[in-house]
Amino acid sequence: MDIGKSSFVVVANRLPVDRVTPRDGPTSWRRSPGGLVTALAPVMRSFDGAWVGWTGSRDDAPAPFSTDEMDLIAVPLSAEEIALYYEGFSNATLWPLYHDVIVAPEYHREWWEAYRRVNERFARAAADVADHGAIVFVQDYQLQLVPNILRQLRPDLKIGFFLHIPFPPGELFAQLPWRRQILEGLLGADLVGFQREGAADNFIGLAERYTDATAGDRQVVTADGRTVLARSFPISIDVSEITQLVSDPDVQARSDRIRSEVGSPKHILLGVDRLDYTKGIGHRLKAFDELLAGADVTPDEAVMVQVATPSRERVEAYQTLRDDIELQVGRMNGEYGTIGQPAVHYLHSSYERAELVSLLRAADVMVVTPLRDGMNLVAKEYVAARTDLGGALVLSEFAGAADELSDGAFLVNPHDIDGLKRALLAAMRLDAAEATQRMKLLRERVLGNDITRWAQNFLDTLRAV
Ligand code: GDG
Repeated sequence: MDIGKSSFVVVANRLPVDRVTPRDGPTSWRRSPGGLVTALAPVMRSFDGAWVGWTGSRDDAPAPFSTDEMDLIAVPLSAEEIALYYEGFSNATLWPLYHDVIVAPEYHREWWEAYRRVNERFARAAADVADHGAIVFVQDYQLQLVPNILRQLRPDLKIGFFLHIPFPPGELFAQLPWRRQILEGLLGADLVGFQREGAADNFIGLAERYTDATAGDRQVVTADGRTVLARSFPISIDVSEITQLVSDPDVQARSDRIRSEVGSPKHILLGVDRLDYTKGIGHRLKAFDELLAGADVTPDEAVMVQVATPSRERVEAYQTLRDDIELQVGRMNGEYGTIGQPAVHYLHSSYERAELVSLLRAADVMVVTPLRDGMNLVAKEYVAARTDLGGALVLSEFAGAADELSDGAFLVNPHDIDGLKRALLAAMRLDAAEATQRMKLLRERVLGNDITRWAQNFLDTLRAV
């Protein structure tokens, strides 16, 4: 297939498609669910867009192909590179370092070398497909060196970068042996976007401290005289996807059935997270455990449903976390459960969107308690699903979403277990009028800034710099 040059190029660790391999018949590709690709699809269509990324399988290098009106350019990774660049440097160095060192980051020179090498490969692939003067939009922590490598290869391009996770304060970032290289990598962009203002401030301060750049207000000027804009662009969700699912009679019926299947309790508390140590799953279980232990609620009054989507299962910290959480759930169910009625419905599985939205609709209290989170889309999805203005949101102040949702949510510090217990009780005991009032405030915020608006804001700002 003939793949030409593109005037809009997205570079991300993963391609926005999954391979479908039927037993008989040729391989095809299906668009993976996700707000980012949904938001960028219209831009892709109008600008002959290309997406550069990894397929998710080792040594997989299909020739460039087109699907859904965008060109897809696969960047191959060997098994060793997956271990060193992806599981190692991305998910066992940067991920914990950028999330407040909740687990200790590991620093290994061979991981860094692989990260550098793989970033270069992504940058070259983008340079090859980008038309003269194209816009290139680079995504996330796995590819922080791409902006600068790309700038060297192709000074004609307009380069934007968005970090989906937090950018840490100087006290933590300073640990990174390659802190200067990472900052210089990002400074190759014209626009660097973050989830929160604080993250942009951290970046500007650190760029000034560890590179030759000088800092102005919301701007950094690099040694070569270029201006880099650093700002927050709080990401959001595809509201229309959720609204459509919620209005589906099957989803409504499924939601009612979920309620009865968990024993029609007065309160269903729900958590939906990738099984990740940043999400504070253990903290919320502990708070619920203590509420049951102190008889603040009884097991037939309140049940917790926790969806824990399998994630990064080859990284050691994730294996330990799984053991810890499953021990905790097992203990709670042994203590408070009865036949056919566990206190915690723990689901280590991934679900269809429709099932997820049915769960959101069935939940009286959505419990989102990360210890640190760039944004947290689940909190916003819950709000979008409550077209009935029902339900309550308990939300960690350490999630980026707290900046926008503080008016209607019950904000908590998840480390403060007594505070978390009080918030859970208050959310369960909320009267209908106040619940409606709070949900209206939440919905105003979420519906007023959806993913399309986010993409438009970012790209408009990038075009203008
Ligand atoms: C990173 C940042 C930032 C979850 N389980 C299933 C499923 N999900 C969907 C959720 C939601 C998404 O996955 C998870 O997004 P989050 O924002 O909650 O968390 P991360 O995965 O950590 O995302 C985060 C985000 O990037 C965007 O910038 O908000 O802070 O860490 O949409 O609904 N979807 C399906 N089945 C599941 O079982 N289909």
